[in-house]
Amino acid sequence: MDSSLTNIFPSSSSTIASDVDALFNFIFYASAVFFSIVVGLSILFVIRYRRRGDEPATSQVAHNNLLEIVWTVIPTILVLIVFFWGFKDYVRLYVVPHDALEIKVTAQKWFWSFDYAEGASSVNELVVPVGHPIKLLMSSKDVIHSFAVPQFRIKMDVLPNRYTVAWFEAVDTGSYNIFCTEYCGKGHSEMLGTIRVLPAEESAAWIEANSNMGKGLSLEEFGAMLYKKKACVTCHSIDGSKNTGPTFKGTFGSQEKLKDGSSVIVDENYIRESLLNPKAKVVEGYEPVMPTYQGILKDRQVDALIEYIKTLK
Ligand code: HEC
Ligand SMILES: [Cu+2]
Repeated sequence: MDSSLTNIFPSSSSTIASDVDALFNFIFYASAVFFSIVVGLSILFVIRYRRRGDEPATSQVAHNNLLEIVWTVIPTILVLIVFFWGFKDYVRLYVVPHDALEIKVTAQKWFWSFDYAEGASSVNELVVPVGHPIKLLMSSKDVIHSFAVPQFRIKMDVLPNRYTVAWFEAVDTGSYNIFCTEYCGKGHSEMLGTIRVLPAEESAAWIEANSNMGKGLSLEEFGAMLYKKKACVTCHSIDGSKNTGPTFKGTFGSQEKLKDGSSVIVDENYIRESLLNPKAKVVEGYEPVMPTYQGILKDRQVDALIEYIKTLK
């Protein structure tokens, strides 16, 4: 599908993308043609049949059966074409192929987490094999989000207390952007992710490497990796600068003032609580927007993050 109009779109990188574009193009060009005819004739008639000088006005025409049939039948046919074509594509978009690989997607303010059948998990980065249908089983931990991948032409709302499903099959390896397209609060515009489409063996290797919980790494190295992979980096700096959340630099062992006026020493238990139940103690000067990592971080990962934060003096 390479008509001139599709050049203004992101690349068509899934099996259904070109079908979606074809229907869009049909509607767009049909509208353009009929718009030109209707507006063109209106302008022509206004000029041609305008009242000149003292001529009597042209007579009123109240009925013309042929004209009325034509302007009823042609639009009806067009609407039916768009309906059946659209319905066919709709069914393809929403019926997931049997052999699809299932991945659980969890949205929360303001990042995406992905859980693979093999026990691997990742945040803001979805790794899938090329040329294989992928089923996304999605839910939200807080408000309504929406999972959109323009290059795959898919978009589906992600709701709390209810599962929604989307699927795609990527036709090319590469990186594709994930956007949240439902306004979900202050960090909405940063709720970005990437789908990395790899050859089948490479994606299998990535999933295996990700399910081994940092085997071969020290706790501190594993923690440094999680700091980036689990999206802490979007809200916490390690260089002392203030972001959505407090910096991790020099935080361990320091005394932190809380919103309720009390204060607390930052130790292992406090960090653990901050991760699993962040609203229990809110640091003064910050909004309570830290997401809970309950169910996302396993014990060894919590240990690793604590070790890592300790090293940031
Ligand atoms: C969406 C932004 C956001 C993300 C993502 C986030 N945090 Fe936070 N975090 C905050 C905010 C805001 C606070 C301060 C308010 C509070 O205490 O709840 C905070 C507080 C904390 C505290 C207490 C800090 C202190 O100085 O007392 C720790 C520890 C912490 N976060 C660790 C983490 C870790 C580790 C991750 C990644 C696994 C993470 N956070 C991800 C926003 C975030
Ligand atoms: Cu969102």
